[in-house]
Amino acid sequence: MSEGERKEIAEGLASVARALTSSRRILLTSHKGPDGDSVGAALALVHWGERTGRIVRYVNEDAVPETLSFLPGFALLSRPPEFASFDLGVILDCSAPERVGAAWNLVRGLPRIVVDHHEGIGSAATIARWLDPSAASVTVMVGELLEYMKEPLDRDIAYALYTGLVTDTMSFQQANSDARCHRRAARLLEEGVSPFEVTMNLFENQRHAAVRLCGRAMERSKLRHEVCFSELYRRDFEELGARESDTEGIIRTLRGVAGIRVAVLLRETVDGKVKVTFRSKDDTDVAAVAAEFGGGGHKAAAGCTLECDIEEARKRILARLGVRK
Ligand SMILES: [Mn+2]
Repeated sequence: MSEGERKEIAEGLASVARALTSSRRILLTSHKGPDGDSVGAALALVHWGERTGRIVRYVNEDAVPETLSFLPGFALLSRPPEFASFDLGVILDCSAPERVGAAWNLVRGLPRIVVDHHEGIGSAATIARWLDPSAASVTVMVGELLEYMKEPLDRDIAYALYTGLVTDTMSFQQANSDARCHRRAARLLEEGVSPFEVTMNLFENQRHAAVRLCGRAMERSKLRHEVCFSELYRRDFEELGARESDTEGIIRTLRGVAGIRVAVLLRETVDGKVKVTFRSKDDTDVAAVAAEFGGGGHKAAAGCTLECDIEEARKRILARLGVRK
């Protein structure tokens, strides 16, 4: 990282902290399809708001995953926002209005700040922007932010932040799982987080339908030119009583295949589109691949949605990844 980039990141942190401390009624949002990282970051800020006498609410186009309901204070996330009286909008874990989706309408009229660790600079911020793609998770950043603001940690905040770290580093197994993130994790464990409780709730708490759906994806998977890919059809979901959230762990298993560059999972959505998830194990920048199809993410983990049938989607994606029949 260059000196200029380092300086920009430090200034981003300071300006975001200034905006938060000078606001009393704060509306948080994050990318649609909220995950453990964006929800963990939001919940930590909700707890901070409770402790400092602020009104902090969270909105998202999609429901917060039930798997996160073990988090202390989880119910605080679903309190309805009191409209029209917020003085700050905070966009977490993404930086572009398109990624926020329908909830954008609730924050668009507010002064807005962005805290994000993805590549790219979206246009969501108006008054302050803290972008740090070198951070393993946005919860790493929010942990640093609270420390910068000299706010004490507690067990509730620690659970929220730790869950984001585990989610975005794939249990500290991904390349982004650096010393900075482990240091942050250690600090959170000191507050009384049980790592067993977090990982059990995140990864060993699956519906049986999800395990069976994973079975279908594994059975159908193919290996071509160091790309392991599979797909799920609407009928799989219907026959097994499975839903989109049941697909979450599948890409991890596909990624486990020896010698592959990229793992890809395609699945048909209820509204007739095709969702695609990528993981890379070499230098392949799957965020760039996903971006070509209107999606985004990180270098090693990304996704996009295509508006075509699954055969066409498979053809286009595999062609882009250099897989020829
Ligand atoms: Mn994240």
